[in-house]
Order: sequence, then C-alpha cells, then structure tokens
Amino acid sequence: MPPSTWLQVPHRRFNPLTRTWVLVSPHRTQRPWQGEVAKTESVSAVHYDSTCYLCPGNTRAGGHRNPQYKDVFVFDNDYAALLPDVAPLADAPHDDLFRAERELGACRVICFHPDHDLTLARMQPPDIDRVVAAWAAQYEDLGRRSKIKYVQIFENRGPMMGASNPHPHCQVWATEHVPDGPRTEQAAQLAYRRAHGRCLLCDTVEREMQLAERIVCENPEFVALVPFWAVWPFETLVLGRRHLGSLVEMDVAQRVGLADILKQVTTRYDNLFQTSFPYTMGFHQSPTDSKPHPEWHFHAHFYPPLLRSATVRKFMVGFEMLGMPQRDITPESAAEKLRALSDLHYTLKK
Ligand code: H2U
Ligand code: ZN
Repeated sequence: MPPSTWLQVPHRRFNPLTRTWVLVSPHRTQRPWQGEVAKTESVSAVHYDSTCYLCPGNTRAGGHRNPQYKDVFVFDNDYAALLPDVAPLADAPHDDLFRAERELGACRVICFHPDHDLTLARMQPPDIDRVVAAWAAQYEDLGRRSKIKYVQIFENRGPMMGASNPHPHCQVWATEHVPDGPRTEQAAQLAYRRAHGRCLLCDTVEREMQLAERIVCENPEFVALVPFWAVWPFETLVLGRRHLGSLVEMDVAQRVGLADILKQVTTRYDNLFQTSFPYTMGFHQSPTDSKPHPEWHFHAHFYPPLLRSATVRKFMVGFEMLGMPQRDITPESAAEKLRALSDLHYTLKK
C-alpha cells in the first residue's frame, strides 16, 4: 500500500491530552536514516562506589548515612525544593499582574537498588516489582497528608537529562497544588468524559490497538506506544489497558505488568543506540485531593532527548521555544524503529 500522502508533507498534529499542537516535518527525513550508531557508553561494572551519595552505607552530602539497604531505599531529599511547614504568605502580592502563593510539600528520593551500576532496563523483574510497590506506597503516604494535592514521581536518567548521579534512583515531589502538567491533562480528560461519556485514554488505547502503527510493545495490562502527537523523537506513552486512576488502585497483575512494560521500554531504548539511553520519565495519575476522579487514566510519559545517535540530541530551541514544538521523524517511523528492536538488552547478547 502506498504511504498516505498527508504523512509526506508538513502538518500539525493535535494532542487532546494537553490541547496543544506539534508541527511535524516528515519531508526533512525523506533522506535515508544516516544516523551513526555510536557506542559511546559501555555499561560500567562498578557495583559499589565509595563516592556515591546513594550507595548503601555511604554518607550523603547532607551528612546522613545511608543504611546497608538490600532492595529499595527511600529518604527525604536533603535539598528539598518544597518544605512541609511554610506559613501563608501574608505580605505577598496578589493582583492580576503580580501574584504569589505559598506552595508547601515534600521531596523524597527513592533508590531502586543497592547496585550502583543497574538501571531499570537491567534490573530483574522482581526488583522492579519492589520499585513499583515503593512508588505506590509513596503516593499513598504523601497523598494522605491533608495539604498534599498531587504526588509527582519522576526519574531523570543520565547526565544529558540532568541526573546528578548514575545510581538507579528517582524523585518524588508532593505539592499543595496540582502542577500545571497534570492540571492541564485533568481538564482535558474531564472535558472529554463530559462530551463523550468515555475516557480519553481508554479510547486512545482502543484506537491505537486497532491501528497498531504506533505500538512499541505490550503485555496483558499495559501498552507502550509513540503517541500520535509525540514531541520528542522517541517519546513514548505507557497506558494501562484497564481504566484506573492511580498506583494504589492497581492489583498485583497490574503492578507486575507495569514493572514488565517499563523494563521492555527501557531495554528497547538502550538497544536503539546501544547506550544507556537518557530520558525523563514520570507518572501522571489522580490528584490526592480526596475527591473522586473517574476522568483520570493512569499513564507514564517517557521523554528521551536523543535523535540520531548516542550523542546527537534534539534541542527544543528557536521555533520550539517561541512558537511550538516541531519534529522531523514521524511518530510512526519512531515506533517502527523501537518495535523492531529486541527486548533482550544488548549487553546480554553473545
Ligand atoms: P536527580 O539525580 O534527579 O537530581 O536526583 C537526586 C536528588 O538527590 C537531588 O534532588 C538529592 C538531590 O537534591 N540529594 C540528596 O538528597 N542528598 C545528597 O546527599 C545528594 C543529593
Ligand atoms: Zn551508588
């Protein structure tokens, strides 16, 4: 079948989750894939680093000593961006031009594993299951606080994404207000539910499964795909097949399914350029404001910066900063590349 003509020409695509647009310029990649496959980063074999502030038994920059932890280890961020006990800002400006509000909250760090050298892609499934359990426990624990309305869990992976340390870890920021990203998605999910009587992301899963052109990998509980409106070259969206709003609503099968799909996605990412693939990953889920949120469909976003090789990244500058995001490689061809890769990590191949 000849490729659709609209896929050959510049066009813009609508993201119904954020109600924003992305400019797609496929004609710029009509040239063959010339990206070198640079193998710049070999996997290190340092399982313990005496200078790492996240390794078991080491003293952190803040002076606290980590226990000899055996699996997952959670601690309060020593340099927390949010504090639990800020008084209301009585003297802050609050008009149409100048407006400030208190934001209180908490920040924690979750070490995935004592082994300094591991990543989600190379951890064993039961170890990732424990990380999923820790995410659910943190969501529940911080979300239970009456002033906390949202719990944002995210992982910055690799120096290119600003991760301060290679030790496998993520962060949790809990806030008094729902941050702009999930707030925008919430409004869109609510509006879609009101207009159609169905869930925006349940419908997305159904349509994407029928089309099958942007699916990367799947298991009985989750599907990973390059969204129709992806901005980053190899951006993916991990969607639950069943409708649920948050980590605490998941049964065992869903938690195991989430751990599995995260390993599959990160393995394919590493295999793409045979490197430890950088990304920011995080979950979007129901706010913890004690209200029912039937509109919310739990999902994970992966935002990786790499474009052509282990060293060539996409920059969101110029038109993207001032106008709108733009991409060359289409989401369909990005999905095809990721789908074609093995789900066995390249370092394990003989
Ligand atoms: P990132 O790699 O995503 O930056 O996460 C590491 C976090 O660990 C970071 O937020 C915290 C930093 O504040 N940290 C501590 O809490 N204690 C330390 O001793 C060093 C780093
Ligand atoms: Zn370490």
